Amino acid sequence: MSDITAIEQEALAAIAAAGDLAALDAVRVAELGKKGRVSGLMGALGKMSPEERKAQGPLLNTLKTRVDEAIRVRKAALEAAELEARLVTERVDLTLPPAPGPGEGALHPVMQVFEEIAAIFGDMGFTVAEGPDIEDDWHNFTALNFPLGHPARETHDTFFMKAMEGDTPKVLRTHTSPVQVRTMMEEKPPIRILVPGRVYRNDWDATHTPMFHQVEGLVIEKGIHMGHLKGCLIDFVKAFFEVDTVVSRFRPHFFPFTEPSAEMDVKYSRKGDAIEIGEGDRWMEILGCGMVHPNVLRNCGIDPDVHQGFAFGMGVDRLAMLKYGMPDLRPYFEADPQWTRHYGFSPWLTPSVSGGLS
Ligand code: 2U9
Repeated sequence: MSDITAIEQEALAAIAAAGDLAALDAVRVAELGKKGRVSGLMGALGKMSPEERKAQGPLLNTLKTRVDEAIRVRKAALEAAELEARLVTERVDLTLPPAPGPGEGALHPVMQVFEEIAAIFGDMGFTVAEGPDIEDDWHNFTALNFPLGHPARETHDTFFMKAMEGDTPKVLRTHTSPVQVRTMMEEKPPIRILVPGRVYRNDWDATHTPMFHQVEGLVIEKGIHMGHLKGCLIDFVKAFFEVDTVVSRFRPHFFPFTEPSAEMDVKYSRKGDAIEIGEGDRWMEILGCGMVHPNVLRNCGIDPDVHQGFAFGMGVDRLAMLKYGMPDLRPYFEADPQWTRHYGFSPWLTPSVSGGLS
């Protein structure tokens, strides 16, 4: 076996045995470094006769290329293994809550109010249901008894998606009600759900944003009537505003999906800049509600002669403004950390009816 072959075998064995990048670099220096073995042989070419150089030159070049390539391949493998090991030890579990401390993030007031409302209705036996933001015309309008030509179906109120050829265009849901439709189609009564979510309407001014947050609720059981609706919503408002007395009225209204329909107003008073809900000399509208329209029940496969239900809906952004004294809706979506620190909530304190909402 020639010297060159022996050196190649030794070098390749040392490269394969290098357990980490430092060991591999030591092999590289020993073979290809300025004073390395292979470099030494290459340097000796200059002292050889032309014939010897002609014979040895290509062999040494091949040796250098092979050692070089073996180092490159081994380096790539060691780097990949090192990265893999780091990824395993440095894994971040994004589902963990943030660590408490000065850099702790804050829960946006809208999310806090979602949690508070869910805690109150959760206590009354409601479970949370969710559904897609992009809906079809049937779930968003038709099933809910919106007649063709209803103003809400117009493009100036609703964001329509570009339709696939031959299809009716999808919409960004204008309310969370399609989730109740989907639930009624899939589940049998009794149903008691709370539906929080983002909704979209083509509105943009000081009190409206094109995306806003709603919570709706639906109860379907035998023998449900307006009395259940009123008791449930009065209890909700007391718990939400954390007051013992709420003077309320249910003012007749119209929604295509409920009959009869009402808006719930509560009395309030002004104390300087602050608003106190419950008693006072003024009325404030808080939410909309009604008995589920028989057409809606039928559209969703429920016999209105057997089961009845009530439903309600409320705008969460406005409720958060009212409860936490935020005067302006615009900073809600500006992600200003100073605003979030001022109005935000600790992610560690989960609202509960018994332990306190806020
Ligand atoms: C089904 C049947 C009935 C949901 C309801 C309201 C009344 C309501 C508004 C409040 C302020 C929306 O955010 S807002 O603009 N909502 O007044 N929503 S009853 O009724 C339903 C929903 C689904 C199947």
